[in-house]
Amino acid sequence: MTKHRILMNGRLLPALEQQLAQDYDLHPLWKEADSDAFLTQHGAEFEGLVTSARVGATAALIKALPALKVISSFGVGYETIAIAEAQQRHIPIGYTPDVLNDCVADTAMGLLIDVARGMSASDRYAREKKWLKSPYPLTTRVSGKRLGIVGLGRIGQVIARRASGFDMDIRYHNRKPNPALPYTYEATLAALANWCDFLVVASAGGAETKHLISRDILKALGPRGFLVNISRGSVIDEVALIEALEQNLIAGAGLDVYDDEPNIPERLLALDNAVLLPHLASATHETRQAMADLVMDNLHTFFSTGQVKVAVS
Ligand code: 8YV
Repeated sequence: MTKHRILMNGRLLPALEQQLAQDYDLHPLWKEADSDAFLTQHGAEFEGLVTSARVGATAALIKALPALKVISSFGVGYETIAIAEAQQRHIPIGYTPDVLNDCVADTAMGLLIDVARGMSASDRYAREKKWLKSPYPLTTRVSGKRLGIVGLGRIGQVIARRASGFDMDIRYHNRKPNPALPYTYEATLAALANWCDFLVVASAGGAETKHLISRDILKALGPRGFLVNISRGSVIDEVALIEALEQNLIAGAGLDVYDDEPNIPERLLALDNAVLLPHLASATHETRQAMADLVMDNLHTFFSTGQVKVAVS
């Protein structure tokens, strides 16, 4: 039986690339010096496109693949994929939600505790032998505090469960309240920011949420408030955040995501009241393998049933 021809946009986990190459006639687009010329000549050969949340797929790429039947993406975010272009052609988009909820929520809690208790900052302090001169300054308690979650979706709900174990009082803001959840809904983001000690951003990225966390929201969070972001850099006005951190308008920030990854602004790197992770929330062996398995599963299921297992709707 001839194998389905699949185009790979951007690099994936080595084990996933290997498995894709075993099961499909896989072509890595990133190996092409002139991808436009390649697509003009060979675009019509591909039935499948495999990509990631990071790299996505532009409308131009999807247009260049006239025989495309399915997209399978590694990641829960899909703001980098030209959804409208695919949906207009009834091309299902497989993606990998849920399997990463636990690790992303763990990272959110890690950032929250780190920034409040000064773990990374005090680690630097200890290594620089400053403890020999004086004890590390007092930090901020986490347990029992108020947690505001922006975007109480799949990941947000797991963060809320984790935070319950820290006896935190939890409220949230979404586009609309979810009556099935046992947490208090704040109708405005400003009210949530004003109420909470910790504001955790767990909403989706994309145009709809761009700069949701504005200068005014940071002001509402206030000089004793901490911000944590495990969603997308675009949700926060990064310039306003840097100014707020520099001027101590908020107490601190724990970030896993940025506007222009992998570039982190120098001004942010210079700040001791920010904990900066290199977008690693889902990056454990276990979770990345589960995401890779779902990428494969989505493709296999499509080629045997005509539908992906988990589709962007
Ligand atoms: C991935 C992510 O690391 O799933 C997502 O949307 O942001 C991360 O889990 C990464 O973006 C995969 O490309």
